[in-house]
Amino acid sequence: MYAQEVKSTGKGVKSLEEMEPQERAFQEKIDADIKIEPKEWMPEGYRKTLIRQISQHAHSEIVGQLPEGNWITRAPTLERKAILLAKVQDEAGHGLYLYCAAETLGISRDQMTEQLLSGKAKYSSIFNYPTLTWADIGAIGWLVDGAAIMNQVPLQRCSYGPYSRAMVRICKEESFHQRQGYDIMMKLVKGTTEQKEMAQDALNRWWQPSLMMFGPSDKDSVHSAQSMAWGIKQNTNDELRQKFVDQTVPQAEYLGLTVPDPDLRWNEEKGGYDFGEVDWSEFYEVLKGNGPCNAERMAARQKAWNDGAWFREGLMAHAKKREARKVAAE
Ligand code: BYC
Repeated sequence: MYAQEVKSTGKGVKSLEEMEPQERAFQEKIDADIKIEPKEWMPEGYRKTLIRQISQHAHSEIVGQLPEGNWITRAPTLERKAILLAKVQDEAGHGLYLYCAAETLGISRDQMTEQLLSGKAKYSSIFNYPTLTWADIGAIGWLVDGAAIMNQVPLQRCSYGPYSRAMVRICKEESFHQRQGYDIMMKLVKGTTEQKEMAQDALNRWWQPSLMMFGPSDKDSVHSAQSMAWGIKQNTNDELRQKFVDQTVPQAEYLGLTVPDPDLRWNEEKGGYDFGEVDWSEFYEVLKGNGPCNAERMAARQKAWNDGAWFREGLMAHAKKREARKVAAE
């Protein structure tokens, strides 16, 4: 049983024997790969973990529109602009499905927004870096969406039904996003010397932050053991980071670009790349709000919330009027 296996890692995961009957029945369902649906009983910790992860995922999609949105008006061609617009709209859609999935667990959209704006809820560290050149749009699609796919494909098998179903559609769209990013990089490396340098510079700046997207190393991950026992996560952070490096290094080679890591080398024995230690002090600084763009991102979301007040009030007034008309007609 998974729960027992994880317990041996010493991260405080209960074994089946230690569980009360209701919790044991729940865990057995998860171990048998049966999805958990919104109205069913679930341990409070499972519900809270899902709300935390799904809402933070939704916030990441919404905040993730900002660095790319920065280039919509400056895309080099009409075609590139149309593609980028479609991608950024997809991110908004992802945020909306995910907020809906989280709402099935008993939290409202307003509560989630409040948690984001007060700084209680996180969003992915990656979106606190600036997009300085057009090549950054290529690097985001290639690396950031590439990392997102690596992390999200296993989430399609998440034990919670609404999250796993939302992930199916999201993953299809992420594949398009990754392809468009790689296509931009291909174009740049075949261009002028300056364009190739721009592509290399973008890879240099986005490589480490992309590795950080997978979360802290396994020894420092707080939630992985319990989330894996509950079938929320299927893999540890380090496993996914390794897969990402193994998949991406040959893609960089094909582009003729150099991955900015002097310790990167193929390890025949393990059948994967060894790579340098991630700069965890930078990761934790970004999480604390001290990344290059944290303040800018939060200010943009706060402004959007304030600017939307008249619209939310209008919708509420309309809903109240409709309700009153319905009651009067009964
Ligand atoms: N950034 O115990 P751990 C996208 C936090 S959107 C910030 O390993 P867990 C896209 C973690 O939340 C991509 N915080 O946690 C959109 C926890 O703090 P709390 C977003 C991070 O949850 C637009 C603490 O560190 N993807 O692709 O087991 C354009 C300890 O970590 C980060 C998702 O959200 C981070 N990078 O594992 C383009 C996927 N990493 O919550 C692209 C869903 C860790 O206790 N989420 N933390 O305060 C997950 O798979 C997991 O939540 C994580 C972390 C792997 C991220």
